[in-house]
Order: sequence, then C-alpha cells, then structure tokens
Amino acid sequence: MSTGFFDGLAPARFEGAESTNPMAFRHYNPDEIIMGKRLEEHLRFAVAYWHSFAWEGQDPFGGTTFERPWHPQDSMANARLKADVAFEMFEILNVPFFCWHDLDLRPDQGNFADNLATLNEITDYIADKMQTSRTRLLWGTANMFSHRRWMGGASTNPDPNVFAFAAATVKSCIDATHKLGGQNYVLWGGREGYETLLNTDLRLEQDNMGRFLNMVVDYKHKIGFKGAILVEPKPQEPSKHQYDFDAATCIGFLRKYGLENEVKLNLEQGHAILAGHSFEHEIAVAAADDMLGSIDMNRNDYQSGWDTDQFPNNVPEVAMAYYHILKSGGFSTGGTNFDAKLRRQSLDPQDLIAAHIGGMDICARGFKAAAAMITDGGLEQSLSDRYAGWHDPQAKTMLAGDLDTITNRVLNDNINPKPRSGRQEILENYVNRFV
Ligand code: XUL
Ligand code: CO
Repeated sequence: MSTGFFDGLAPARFEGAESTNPMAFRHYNPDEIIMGKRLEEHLRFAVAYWHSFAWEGQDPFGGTTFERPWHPQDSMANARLKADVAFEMFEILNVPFFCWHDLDLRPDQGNFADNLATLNEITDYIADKMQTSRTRLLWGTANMFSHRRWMGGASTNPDPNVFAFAAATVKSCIDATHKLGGQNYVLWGGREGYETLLNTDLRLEQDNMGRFLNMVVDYKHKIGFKGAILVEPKPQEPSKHQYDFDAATCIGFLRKYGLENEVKLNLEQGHAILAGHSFEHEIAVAAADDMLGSIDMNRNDYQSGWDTDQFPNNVPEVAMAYYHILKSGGFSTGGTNFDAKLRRQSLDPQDLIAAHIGGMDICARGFKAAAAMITDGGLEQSLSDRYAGWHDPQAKTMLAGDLDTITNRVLNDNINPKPRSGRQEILENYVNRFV
C-alpha cells in the first residue's frame, strides 16, 4: 500500500529534448545505447538516503524546515515509513541504485548492542522491499561523525574504546551491506582528522587509521564480500583538517599502509572543489593510479567555500568528469551517487523528484558529450601527438640510462630542444564542439 507521500506524481518518463514537462527526462533515456551499452548501465545512478530522507533541512543558523510524515526520526515505526517512502521514490525515478549510512536507516540507540539489533531489523525490512523493487544497493557506510561519541574521531580517536566501537560499527555495516547485495563499501572519515594540532598525535592517529582500514579489508575477505572497499577524500569539514585530504593524499596513505591493491576511491565533486581542485583533476589522479572506484555527484557553490551538496547543473564540468571515467574504462562496481540535497526552502515532495530528474538529465547530457569525444578521439590523438617523442626507442634508452650518458648525448648530438605549442585554446574549442 502506498504511503501517499508522492501522491499525484507519476513515474518520470523520458520525453526527449523538446519536452517542456518539468517532471520528465529530456536527456536521460536509460535504454539509449551509447558505445555499445545502455545509458543506465554506464551511469549507474544512485539516490543517497541521507540527503533525501534523513536530513530535515537544518543549516548552521536554523533548525528543521522539512516536515515529513516520518519525523521525528526517533522510532523504528518511523524508520520503516521512511523506507517505504524511499522505495516509492526509487520507483518514480526508476533509479537502479541507492546508498545509505546506518544512521540514515534507523536512529542511534545509544549503545552498540541495540544499534546492532535495530540495524539488522531495518535492513531485514529493506531486504524484503528489495524483493519487489529493481533498485539495488550501490554502497553502504557507517555514520561515524554525528553522534557525540565520535567528536574526537572514530578510528583516530585518542580513546581506544572509541576505536573499538568504530570497529564493531563498521563490521555491522559491512555485514548489512553484504546481506543486501551491496556492490561497494565506503569509508568517509569526516572526523578522522583534527581540530587543533595542540592536542593531536598525528603519527599515532594515522597509524591507527591505517591499521583500521587493514582490518576492514581482512574482514571483507573473511566473509567473502566481493564488493570494493572505497575511501572518500575530503580536505576538511567537519574537521579543520581531514587525513583523507584529496585523491593524491589518499593514494599515498593507501600505499604507506599496503592497501593500494585493496582499496579504491569514491570521489565527490564538492570535495574536489573544497580541496582546491577540479572534479576532473581528482578523477584523473585516481585513474592514473588505477584507483578510481565510484563518484559522488553534486556541486559546490563556488563562492561559499562550504560543502553545499547541490544537485549538479554544469554540463561542461560533468562532461569532463565522465570523459576521464570513460577513458579509464568506465564504472565496474562504482556508479554515480547523488550526494546532493535540496535547498532548505524546497519543501515539496515534488522538489525531491524534480531535483533528481534534473541531476540525472545533466549527467546524461555530460556523459553523451564525453562519449562523443571518446568516439571522435580528438583529445587522444592530440595527446599521442604531444608525447610522440616518448615512443622513440632512444627516449626509452635514455630512461634506462643515467645522468652521465644523457649528458654526453646532449653534448655530442648538440641537443637543443625547440618549444612547441601546448594548443590549449584549440583544445578548449574542440571540447566546446561537444558540450
Ligand atoms: C560528506 C559526504 C558523505 C559521504 C558518506 O561530505 O560526502 O555523505 O559521502 O559518508
Ligand atoms: Co560523499
């Protein structure tokens, strides 16, 4: 039986670019074949349970603005109602995946035994709903940043008992993810960092975090979880400084603790911006080290300097993100999770649907532009021309040599390189033909 929350809202349909219906897809046709594969299978969209169903509209200056039938979120009855509404939205959007934190699904009980029991209870309820839904679990994760026990970090907490609570919590969340057939497990360390170095043992905290992640990987293998373990970089917020600062920092961290073949990255547009990068930079850095796992799609306000988690609406930016994803072979277990929330004045159930339709359409447009650029091959050709010298056997010999032999060759052959244009504007004009 329907909850009635989305009453009057029909399943969203693809109507084509000419449609003026604000509740229809104009670019996202899940069945469109692009580069030999359905668009749905390329993009692998997921709804984020936290922003759409758990967040109540608060901001740092104001309280809740949304009044939902499942508020207050303090009972299991309301947790079940929230799940019912969530699956109704998945159906309206025809979305293939969703993602959750444990805390999005049911309230914190204040102790581990009851947290475990209620997590099992609500994920059994969700497993039941998944029997009659086509929406699968892209990833699960543990919220180890909201409750006050996590204020000084989870695996990086000065108190070993918090590390223990975190370990038990992550185990319970991997178990729940495994039970629901999740394709990945994500760790985002919002409080794995510091507020001030005055009270922080940086070396000890990072060593503990490395050990923790190794335990997570061991456990994944022990239970036969086939999904990928992903860490999600972010430079700060809520911590002043977060250890998983950006893709490059995470890659160094994973290498240091021997996890480079076990853990990949979940990259988020807004986090890239906060780190002073572009989204495509983060994706390209991860791809260059074969560590691209999944993406959290959203956008940050470029003026606020805050993690605003808005729905994406910039096609050229999204196109370049997907260009680098496609170039590295596309998603395997990963996908496009809308880690994005409404503005707090967008009160209506219709706003939730429209926001996702818009986001999915923007991604579809960007993706198609990216696929067209890949198929055309112009950027690849230009790259291969620019680096052509490195295919010369003499260049390979040089790399195998030493400074003395190279210097002799520079002297003997009178090597005097001639600078060549980087052709940036020409390449930017090329991209603009597609976006
Ligand atoms: C926070 C954020 C999280 C992670 C999952 O900025 O992005 O929602 O995606 O914990
Ligand atoms: Co995220």
